Amino acid sequence: MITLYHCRDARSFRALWALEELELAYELHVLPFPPRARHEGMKELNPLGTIPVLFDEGHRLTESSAIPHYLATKYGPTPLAVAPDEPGYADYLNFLVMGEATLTFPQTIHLRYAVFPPPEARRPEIARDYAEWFGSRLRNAETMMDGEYAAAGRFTMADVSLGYAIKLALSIGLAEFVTPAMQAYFDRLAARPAYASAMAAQLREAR
Ligand SMILES: N[C@@H](CCC(=O)N[C@@H](CS)C(=O)NCC(=O)O)C(=O)O
Repeated sequence: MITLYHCRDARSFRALWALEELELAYELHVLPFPPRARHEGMKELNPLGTIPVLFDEGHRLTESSAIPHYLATKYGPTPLAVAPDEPGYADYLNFLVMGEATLTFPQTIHLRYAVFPPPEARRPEIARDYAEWFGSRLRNAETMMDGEYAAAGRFTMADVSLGYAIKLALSIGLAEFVTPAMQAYFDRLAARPAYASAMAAQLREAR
């Protein structure tokens, strides 16, 4: 049985959404945030102390953009992954990684200076700088998209990765950086039944 350790609305949502898209059976543990401080045994689950942590047949994955691709390629064939011999393969891989490495990264630095510390330790100037950096990166990403989805002219795991970055922006006060076109793109993704199932699953299991 696939087991996923997740915190509500955190990056591990990518893994949860992917599991739902693939209609795989899984066991979900929703941990309090931050898990490193609030979940005993977290370091044994993942030495990095972060979520997601996904276990599958003795393998452990801890990267939220790798997990959707891993699941799609392992449990496919499915149109949710793009194969190397398809024309959209390069865009697929690029957007899959971009969602986390390029877009979520500045958002989390923003959170680190704007939200997580106690008010007296916050650094609004730095936080704003990272928010704007995220915004310019998202606008640039938009110019690289060709059509309704990130790659291959269809919904894929690259959209799970990219879509989560927009979901996060909308939930942490960075909506001003989401252009109308990217908002419309996100609305398309969020209308998928698997997205709703993932949202419901994390609430069902939350403690
Ligand atoms: N690059 C990793 C980052 C994982 C990560 O930093 N996860 C955050 C949640 S969004 C976390 O667990 N933070 C808690 C901590 O660092 O203590 C990924 O994409 O999964």
